[in-house]
Amino acid sequence: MPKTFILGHIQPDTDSVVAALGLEYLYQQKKCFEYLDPQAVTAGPLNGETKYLFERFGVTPPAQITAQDIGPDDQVVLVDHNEASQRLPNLDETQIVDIIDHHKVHLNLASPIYMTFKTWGSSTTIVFYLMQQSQVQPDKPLASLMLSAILSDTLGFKSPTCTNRDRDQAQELAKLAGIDDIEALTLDIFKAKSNVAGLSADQLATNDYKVLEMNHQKVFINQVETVEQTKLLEERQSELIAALEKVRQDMKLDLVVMAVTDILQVNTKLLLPSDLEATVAVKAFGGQVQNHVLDIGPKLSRKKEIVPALEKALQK
Ligand SMILES: [Mn+2]
Repeated sequence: MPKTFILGHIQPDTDSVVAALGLEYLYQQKKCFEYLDPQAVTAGPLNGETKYLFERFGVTPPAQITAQDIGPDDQVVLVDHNEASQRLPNLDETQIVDIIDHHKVHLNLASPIYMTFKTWGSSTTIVFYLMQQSQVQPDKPLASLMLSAILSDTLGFKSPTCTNRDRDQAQELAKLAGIDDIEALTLDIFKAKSNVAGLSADQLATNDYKVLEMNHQKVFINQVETVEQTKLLEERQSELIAALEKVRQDMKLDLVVMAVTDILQVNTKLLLPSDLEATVAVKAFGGQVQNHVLDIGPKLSRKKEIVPALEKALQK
């Protein structure tokens, strides 16, 4: 029996996992989508924040798969990503039938497929919109997770990627979830997000990364959202730089950048292992690199505030 795998990006975050689960729920309720045996799955292990949220709301997380688990007659729905570098390794792109995403598009597929792209703050906001269009209501645990995913991806509505649509949908979901104190939930998510003390330098360096092609260069940008920015950049700097250099070699990258974002203070500092990165970062953001670190000020969003500036700097 052919299946439909609903799949988020590698290095899954809460939004990609929960959006996939929401789509599974929607496709199961509404057979009109005609997806056979829809199953939310992940392309990698869950991070600490996502694990915490699934435990808190008593939901079994989606299983992790590899490309070998996808049969020749199965179909794939991508969520929260579109470009090849973020997909499950060795995924056959002719099996992709639908994409639901809020990132910039980098695609050139051989045949037409369904797509829903919105410039909203989380993929889960789009999934809830699709549910509303089909008059489908998530149950309480799913609504709780969906609210959490919006809060996680928009950093408690503080990210510049956040839109009024995200705020409104979050309020709706909070009602369905029976959650009154959104702020308290946000703080719990921040705590789970920033609990990086138990992670090795290798884990930290690849915690939440994207590899993007900019002007024929492979640029790796890892982001750590924490409340312990100074501690990470000072006490663990040399092991982090060593870990980033290893990533550069292993993944054959041109540039490796690590953004350490303080989500409470609203500030990002870039850790730049070599002069290669330092030159590009200063071109992009101005300022001066001190001891491998460039303070780029009150920025939170990789997608909206970091990637476009680096891209522009690399075009010069
Ligand atoms: Mn997302």
